[in-house]
Amino acid sequence: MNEKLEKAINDQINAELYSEYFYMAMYAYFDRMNLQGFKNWMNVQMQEEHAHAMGMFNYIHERGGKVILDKIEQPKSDWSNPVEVFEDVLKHEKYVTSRINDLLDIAEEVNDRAAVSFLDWYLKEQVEEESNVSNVLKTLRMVCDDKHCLYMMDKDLASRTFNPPVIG
Ligand code: OFO
Repeated sequence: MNEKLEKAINDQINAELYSEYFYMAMYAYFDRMNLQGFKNWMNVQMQEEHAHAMGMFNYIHERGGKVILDKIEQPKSDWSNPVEVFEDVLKHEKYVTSRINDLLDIAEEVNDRAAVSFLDWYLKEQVEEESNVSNVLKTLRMVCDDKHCLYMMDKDLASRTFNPPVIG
C-alpha cells in the first residue's frame, strides 16, 4: 500500500480509538447522573468506534502494511447537561466525517481503487451516525426541557443494541 495512505489509515485508527475514549468519558458522565439509557447509548457507540478502529487495523494487515499505534489524547470529562454532551457528539462526528473525506482524497490521489471502496463504507457509516445523533439532539433540544421527558428518553435510549458492523 502507498506509504502516505498507510500512514493516514494508521492515524485514523488513532482517531477511532479516541472516539471510543471520548464516548467512554460520556458513558462515565451518564453513569454519574444515573441515566442508564443514555449510558447504554454511549456503550453501543464505544463498541462501534472500537469496531471501526479494528476494521482499519485488519485492513492494513490485509494489504501487507504495518499497524503503528500512537498514544490516545485525553478526552474532556465534564458537561453541564445531556444537550451539551450530544452537541459535542455531533461536532465530533462531523469532524470524523471530514477526516474520512480527507482519507478518501488520499486514496484517490494515489489511485488505490480498493482503498476507495473500503473507505466508502466509513463515509456511509458517518452519514448514518450524524443523522442518528442529530435526531437524539433534536429531541433533547425541542421536546425535552423537563425531568419527566429526560426520564422517558432515557428509557428509549436503553433499547439501543450493538450489532457488530460488517465493514468494507
Ligand atoms: Fe467511527 O464512526 Fe463515527 O466517529
